[in-house]
Amino acid sequence: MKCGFVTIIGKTNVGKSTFLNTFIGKKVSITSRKSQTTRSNIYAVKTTDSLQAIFIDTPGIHQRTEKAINKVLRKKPLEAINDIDVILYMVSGTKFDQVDQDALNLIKNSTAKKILLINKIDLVADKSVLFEFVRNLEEKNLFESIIPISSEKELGFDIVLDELGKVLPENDLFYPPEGFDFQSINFEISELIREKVIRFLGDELPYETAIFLEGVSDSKSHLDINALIYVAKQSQKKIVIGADGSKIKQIGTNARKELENHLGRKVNLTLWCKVKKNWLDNPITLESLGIKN
Ligand SMILES: Nc1nc2c(ncn2[C@@H]2O[C@H](COP(=O)(O)OP(=O)(O)OP(=O)(O)O)[C@@H](O)[C@H]2O)c(=O)[nH]1
Ligand SMILES: [Mg+2]
Repeated sequence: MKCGFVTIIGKTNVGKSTFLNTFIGKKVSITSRKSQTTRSNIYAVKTTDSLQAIFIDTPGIHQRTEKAINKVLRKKPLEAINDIDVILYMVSGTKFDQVDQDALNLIKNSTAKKILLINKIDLVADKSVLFEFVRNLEEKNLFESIIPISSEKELGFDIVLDELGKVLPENDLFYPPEGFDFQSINFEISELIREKVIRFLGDELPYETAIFLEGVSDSKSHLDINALIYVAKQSQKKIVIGADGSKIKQIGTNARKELENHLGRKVNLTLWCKVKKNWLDNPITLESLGIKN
């Protein structure tokens, strides 16, 4: 068997979490079209007849540096390349800029095998541009292979699997073939709620929200979940609640449906919004939210 650890790294919004979910066939990492969706290193395992890959999805690389949360999130991909067998570096379409180049400089000296995934090729109309892009990146002499994929349309996945089979080391299985739940149920619950908050809010606000799970209690017929949506300012609370509570109701209904689907049982979800001033810059609040080094 081939078995080892595979870290997915790339700029925010390139589709790392979407790739992980579709590649392993299970939703383990929340996704959205907004930037900085993933805030923790998320583990998930895929086992086939010939290999086992333990994936680590990481927060996207970005240029924000001003707040404590940014400093914590910037370290996550770097934590996830220690003692790793393979790095999947992901870009979106034929976009490659200085942030990508800086990231490649950081991973260059890692002993891990590096594979470049060009995601969202369903959006690249002119395939000759893609061809040229691959040729330019080949000149960097950094990657074992460069694979165009579409995480949404599941294109190129067989090639990714083949290449992982080539570069992963020979090992016995680390985890049972039927799978392994790395993240706690409470973490999954707060992430699924956060996904709905991000998806149903406008563009800048999602980055300034967090979910604090106040309580999860089991009554025979259903699960009672109480959660707080933290925002950083009073004006943001108004937006989250919406006219006559319509926005928070929409978020709650969608989150409850997804939670019921995910947990396979009835859920009673109570959501409140609370202003937690400057939480993005407060190390103690960040730690209480599980966002820590
Ligand atoms: N068209 C298209 N869209 C995609 C593809 N893969 C991902 N997306 C979209 O890209 C957006 C970002 O996806 P995510 O998976 O959340 O991106 P990410 O890289 O994990 O982002 P961060 O967690 O912020 O670093 C979502 O709206 C996805 O639906 C793809 O192959 N094709
Ligand atoms: Mg992500």
